[in-house]
Amino acid sequence: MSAVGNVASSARFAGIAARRADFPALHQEVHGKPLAYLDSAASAQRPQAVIDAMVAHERRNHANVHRGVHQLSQRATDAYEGARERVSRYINASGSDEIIFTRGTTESINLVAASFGKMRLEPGDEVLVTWMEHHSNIVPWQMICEQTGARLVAVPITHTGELDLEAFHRLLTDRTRIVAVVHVSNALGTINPVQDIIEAAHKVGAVVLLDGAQATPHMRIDVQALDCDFYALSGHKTFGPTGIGVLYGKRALLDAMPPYQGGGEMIRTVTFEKTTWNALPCKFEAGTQNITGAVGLGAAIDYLSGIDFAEVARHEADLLEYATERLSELPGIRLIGTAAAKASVLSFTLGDIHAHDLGTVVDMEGVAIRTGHHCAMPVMEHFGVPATARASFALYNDRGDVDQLVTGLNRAAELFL
Ligand code: 7TS
Repeated sequence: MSAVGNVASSARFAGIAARRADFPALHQEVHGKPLAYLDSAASAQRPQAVIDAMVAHERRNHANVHRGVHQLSQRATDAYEGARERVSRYINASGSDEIIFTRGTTESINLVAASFGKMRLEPGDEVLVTWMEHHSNIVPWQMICEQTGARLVAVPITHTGELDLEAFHRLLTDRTRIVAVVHVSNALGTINPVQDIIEAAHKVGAVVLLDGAQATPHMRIDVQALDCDFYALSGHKTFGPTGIGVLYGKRALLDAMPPYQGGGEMIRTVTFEKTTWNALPCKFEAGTQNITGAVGLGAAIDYLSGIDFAEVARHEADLLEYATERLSELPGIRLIGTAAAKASVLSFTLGDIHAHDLGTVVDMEGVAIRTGHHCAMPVMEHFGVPATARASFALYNDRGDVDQLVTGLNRAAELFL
């Protein structure tokens, strides 16, 4: 890239770079070097506004929700239900009763597999997933297929880490009941053509669950425009806290589904002879929920609502391009996942250096990356590697973080190659 190009792009992204100031964890040293946090795909950092909202709730408003007539319980209920409203508006659900709070994407998918899967699947039916799924979107389906006699079918991926669409259309048949697909791959960064997938699946009468864990930090989601049947997301990848996530489901489907867990709040009446279920969304929220987590997620949604995602997309595309260019200069580099439509995730191997060694050496340079199979073992199998190193960029990263990564990788090459 030319010097002029560099100047122009840094000026264009100055607004986003200023966002770094909102994230206190980014402003520290690790091993005597400024922290370059490139592991947001595992868990994103939280803006001060999220931390403040959670602390304020804990200090003054904590009580159980939906139960008490007292002031604190009412405040807690308002905060919890307010967070649900925010999520609902943010992803454009048709109402907040379509928003179920869960522990995260994993629990959201388990809920759909255990409840909808159990209700819908019979021997001979098929559940279609892909080779680029996180284990969280494979194992729950495998478990329910074993229980119901249905079959799990996986759509292959190409050498660039894109979905083999021709194979998808071939494997999608009138036996397919559920299509469960990752919106953005955590191991490859691939952004899947989910709109086309949903349209095709609906034509054969299948429902579609999108695993949105890696999509929500990078793009604004509109579940009605997508027309997906279920959408799963995690608070902690979306600049909110851990232990809270969301399952969006179309009301008609959620209404028809049996409860996932039994216990408090999910019932209307209980006798030893028969229990009746509460209305949505409570039917799926047994037991005391992660109230402070929901408050934090609500604050994260407020934070994201003030962000121009078109600007974020430009910024992250620039970072990805810059990082791809800089890493490609390193002898022995192999980029894993080179899809045309890609989020800012860069998986790679360097010579025969073990990914964990790479991670350890760059950590000494203050750089946080993820190493391993990224809970996507089929992806590793497809590319014939046991593990990769992965740098993932969020709206608060800049080119300096990439430069620091390259310094760390050069150091690893000196030591190991
Ligand atoms: N689906 C995808 C696509 C993911 O990336 C992850 C987590 C999950 C599901 C599970 O989310 P959870 O919040 O329920 O744990 N991915 C990663 C990762 O890439 N590195 O650490 C966790």
